[in-house]
Amino acid sequence: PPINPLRIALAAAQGTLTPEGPLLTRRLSDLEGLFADEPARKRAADGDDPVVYTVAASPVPEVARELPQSVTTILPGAVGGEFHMTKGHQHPDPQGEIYLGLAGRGGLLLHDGTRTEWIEMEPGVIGYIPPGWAHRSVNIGDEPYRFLAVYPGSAGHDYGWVVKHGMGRRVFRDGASYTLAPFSAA
Ligand code: M6P
Ligand code: ZN
Repeated sequence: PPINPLRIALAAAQGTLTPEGPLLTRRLSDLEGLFADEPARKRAADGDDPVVYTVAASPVPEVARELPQSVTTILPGAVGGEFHMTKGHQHPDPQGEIYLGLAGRGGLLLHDGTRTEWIEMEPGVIGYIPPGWAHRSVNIGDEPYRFLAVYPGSAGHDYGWVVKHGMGRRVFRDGASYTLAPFSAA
């Protein structure tokens, strides 16, 4: 059965949802094989293993017909010049999703197996992810990049698709800016 109506407070400057659901923390040790420079990632993971991003979920469950939300915070940094990013995933059940920029500067990389799109994100910008497009978020700034995600509870997360097909591009630091490079295997 559906859950009851909820009032959820979003603290954009802290990245918290109250009441809160599960909190997920992903470190460099969780991101094996995703950056072009895998030896650099492994060295850092074997060292102080920095946090790359956190995901604070609302209490709305990931089940059919519900509409869960989460706040992702990607800390600034790079691995071999490649900016910190999420693992990226495809929805096994193709359904749309929206992201709303809350803090910092980032980008939304989308890939459907053939085409690649890049949407620059900042506070107040909505990035729309159509059904069938895998998506990954990247922090292109020097402060935390944070966004709200809202997605159908039955969409699911397929991480293997991204490992198999890649994301079309990689995002590297380029002076004070960034450059989109062709995708290369790790
Ligand atoms: C957003 C949403 C979540 C996702 C999270 C981290 O908050 O898209 O569904 O889990 O980003 O991204 P990933 O699962 O690719 O690590
Ligand atoms: Zn998604």
